[in-house]
Amino acid sequence: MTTLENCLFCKIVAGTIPAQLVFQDEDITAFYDVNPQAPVHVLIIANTHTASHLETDDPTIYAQVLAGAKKVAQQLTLTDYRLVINNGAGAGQSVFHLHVHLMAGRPFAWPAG
Ligand code: DGP
Repeated sequence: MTTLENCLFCKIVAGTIPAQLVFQDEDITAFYDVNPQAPVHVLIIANTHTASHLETDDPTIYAQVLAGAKKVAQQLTLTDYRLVINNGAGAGQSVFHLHVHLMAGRPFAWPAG
């Protein structure tokens, strides 16, 4: 597992910064977002550090976070939810450890705006 000492989400994986976990296994960690944008807002990350969607070439990471999002939905018995990946500061990425947002519990407009 690759970790970065100054990465907030690597610290959550390591347990040195507290988070409300939904689940964790050897590959991924899922935890509630501290600034929720929906009644249910969970972040799913690979335990291995990778900065962003664009900077990742490992298809295993993609599979892990998307399968992890499905696991969260099933664990929380959600059937309607939105998955979001922000890539780059201009698109709203503020933490540079690739993560999938899973949001649910309210209507979502499309186009998102
Ligand atoms: P993004 O903007 O796409 O990089 O999403 C980062 C999310 O991370 C944002 O919605 C807020 C959340 N976040 C930031 N710091 C913490 C933290 O210390 N704990 C938790 N649980 N979430 C955090």
